[in-house]
Amino acid sequence: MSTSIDTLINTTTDPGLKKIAEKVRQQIRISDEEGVALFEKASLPFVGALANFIRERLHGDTTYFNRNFHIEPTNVCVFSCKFCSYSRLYAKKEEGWELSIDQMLDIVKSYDGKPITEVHIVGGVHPKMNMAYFIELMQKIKAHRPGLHVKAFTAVELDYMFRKAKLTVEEGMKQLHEAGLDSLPGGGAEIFAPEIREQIAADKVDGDGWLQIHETAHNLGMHTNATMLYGHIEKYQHRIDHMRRLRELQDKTGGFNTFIPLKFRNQDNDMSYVSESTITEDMRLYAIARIYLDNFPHLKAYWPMLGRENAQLSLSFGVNDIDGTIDDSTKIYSMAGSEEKTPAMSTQQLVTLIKQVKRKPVERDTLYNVVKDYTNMDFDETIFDAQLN
Ligand code: V47
Ligand code: SF4
Repeated sequence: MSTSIDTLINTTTDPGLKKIAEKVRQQIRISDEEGVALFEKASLPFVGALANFIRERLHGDTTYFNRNFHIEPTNVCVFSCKFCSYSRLYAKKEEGWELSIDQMLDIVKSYDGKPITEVHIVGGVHPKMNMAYFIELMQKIKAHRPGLHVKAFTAVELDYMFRKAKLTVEEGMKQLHEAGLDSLPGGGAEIFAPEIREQIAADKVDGDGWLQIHETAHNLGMHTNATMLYGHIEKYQHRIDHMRRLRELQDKTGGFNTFIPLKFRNQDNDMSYVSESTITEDMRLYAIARIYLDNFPHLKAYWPMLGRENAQLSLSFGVNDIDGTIDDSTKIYSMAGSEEKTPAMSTQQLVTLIKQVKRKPVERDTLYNVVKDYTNMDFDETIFDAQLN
């Protein structure tokens, strides 16, 4: 491993890039200017080699996945993000769905007896689904299955809920946490820089508000994820600005688990005129995120969005986690034109996907505790395990 980074340093002629490679070898943080320079000047093999060096230093070949399912309470939303193909405006009342608490509980019950460790609950911002509604949902899920980790609500949903209930972020977060909310997913971050955010997501919580909600969760001992919606109208400096704000908060709290870049998809939304990023650009983004975010333990590729083969490729560009089995509908992506129309993969399929690119599949829980190492499990055993689920 060190030989290949030494070779990279010795053969790089650009002094700025050589200095970045030297910093990576010595575990020294790169600056914002260096982050932008990587986007502007570095080749795909260069950033890939550095990102893979970091990935293998942190995790070796281990590639995590988890067994989870999604619940989307509603696609009705009071906001109007231009990139969103999913929401149905409250005022128009068209094509929207709203699940009752009992319907959501029935979804949870349909996984009884299955070795699922997490439920991921995210949806639109429905004006009638308030704090009381979601507190009741949390309590009922925990009463039914106390061991199930509840990862729920983007900072956008939380900001709306807390403001409507006239609660401070701290009060609101405490109430939900006590009711059973274990951690927060990373959605709603989009791009923090106001000059871009105002053009694509003008009416929801701003970047500072998103960060304050995650900081409050961290201070209560909860872990959270962070996303970045990329590949639309943002420039390289906006990506680095976004990651700098995350890196600074992580220095302060250490509460982020994983960074999840989300590739903008352009089907059926108000930004369909914007073309999508290429796979090369996607891999460069993953690699640069791995290099820049030196204090984030994990980098996740969300396979339903990227597709299975590209998710495999990303494992050579810094990614060490490919999310979960997701055996329920995740409509926010399929409606925006993602690679996977009905995202579901069995444990066996995920294990095979990871083994095909010579990495080690390890099932984790939400907090990255190892549930099961599939590395030395032969194929038949894997099939047997999948049949059990
Ligand atoms: O915030 C919406 C994105 C996010 C589009 O924490 C789009 O484990 C691309 O945050 N093209 C919600 N992306 C989903 C999310 C998430 C997903 C997977 C795992 C985790 C986690 C969190 O979906 C939104 C927005 O950034 N999104 N529309 C679109 N057209
Ligand atoms: Fe609503 Fe989320 Fe879609 Fe924005 S991205 S319109 S907040 S569902």
